[in-house]
Amino acid sequence: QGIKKSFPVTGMTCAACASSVESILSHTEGVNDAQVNFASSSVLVDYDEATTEEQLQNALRQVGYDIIIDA
Ligand code: 9UX
Repeated sequence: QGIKKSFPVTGMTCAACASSVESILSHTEGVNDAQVNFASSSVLVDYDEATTEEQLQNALRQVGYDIIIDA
């Protein structure tokens, strides 16, 4: 089944950052697809139930980006 959810992204300052964020998330375990909308600074992620939002966040934090996880 999987989860499809959109997160606000911080740290993207140019369009190439969008490609980086997509690449990083796509290579994160359990992620099936990641599509960034640079204009709205958000990313739509399709990922397995076993993968946590924190895992997605940690992958991005390692390279200077972040996603906002609602509490
Ligand atoms: Mo653009 Mo993003 O030069 O890390 S790729 S700022």
